Amino acid sequence: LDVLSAHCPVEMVEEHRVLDLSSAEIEHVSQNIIQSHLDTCQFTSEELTKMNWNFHSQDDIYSLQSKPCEWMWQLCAIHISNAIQYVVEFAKRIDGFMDLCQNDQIVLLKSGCLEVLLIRMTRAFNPVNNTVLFEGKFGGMQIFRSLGCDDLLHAIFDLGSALCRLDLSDEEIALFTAAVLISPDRPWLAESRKVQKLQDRIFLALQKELQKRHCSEDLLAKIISKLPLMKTICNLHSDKLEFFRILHPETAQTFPPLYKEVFC
Ligand code: MHQ
Repeated sequence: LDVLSAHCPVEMVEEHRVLDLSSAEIEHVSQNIIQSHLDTCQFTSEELTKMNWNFHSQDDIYSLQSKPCEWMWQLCAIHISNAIQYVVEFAKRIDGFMDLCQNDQIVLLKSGCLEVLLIRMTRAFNPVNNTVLFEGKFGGMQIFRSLGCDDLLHAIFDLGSALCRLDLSDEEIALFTAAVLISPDRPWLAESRKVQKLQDRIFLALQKELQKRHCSEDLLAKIISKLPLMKTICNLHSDKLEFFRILHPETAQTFPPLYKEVFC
């Protein structure tokens, strides 16, 4: 992930081909994206189910809550930055992504990686007791108290439980995150038509995957209905970060480079 620098001319000649993909082609798109997800999702479903029994103790919770705000921000920035690296790797493995110009690769990753993380969070979220995986153990919203971002955390946890209620499979999460990442409506894209074509293929693959279930149309609508809350969370995160940087510029300086590049 490099700084926004590459310049690339907009495609002058565009072929107007209808989406006439064969089932075999859609199947290929699905397989590529599902495999890319499984290879880059950081924790397998089995690992996550095992860890589900491992909670932060009351002492862990007190200890996290008594840390200075700057310390907790730094820790979260490190974890988020680490998780973003996996999202970058996911994107790179999606057929067609590396054929986009460098500008567009960067635009898509910068604008979409937090949304992808939020969807990926469903896998590491326990809706029974509203806990999320953090530092190898599950903990509730209160472990993040020292961040001083209660409204942001509330929104994140609300989204977590709402997405968990949809009970998405790894296959569905793979295709959904790919479709969110490869969005033609992101500002500053040079070749949005090319991105549009990629996304169309992914949506066809997602629809086909959802057809394996009952009431698939309904589910697609439900998935899409979570996008506005995700946007709200991204904006809240930006606001909180901006405020934090004013209060603690020295700490913000030492955030991981990838976190700074994506959000600062
Ligand atoms: C990924 C693994 C993963 C890694 C990091 C920055 C701020 C003010 C608040 C996890 C956010 C606090 C994140 C670390 C908190 C909600 C963040 C901090 C799936 C997502 C997951 C579990 C992240 C979820 C959100 C966490 C806990 O594969």
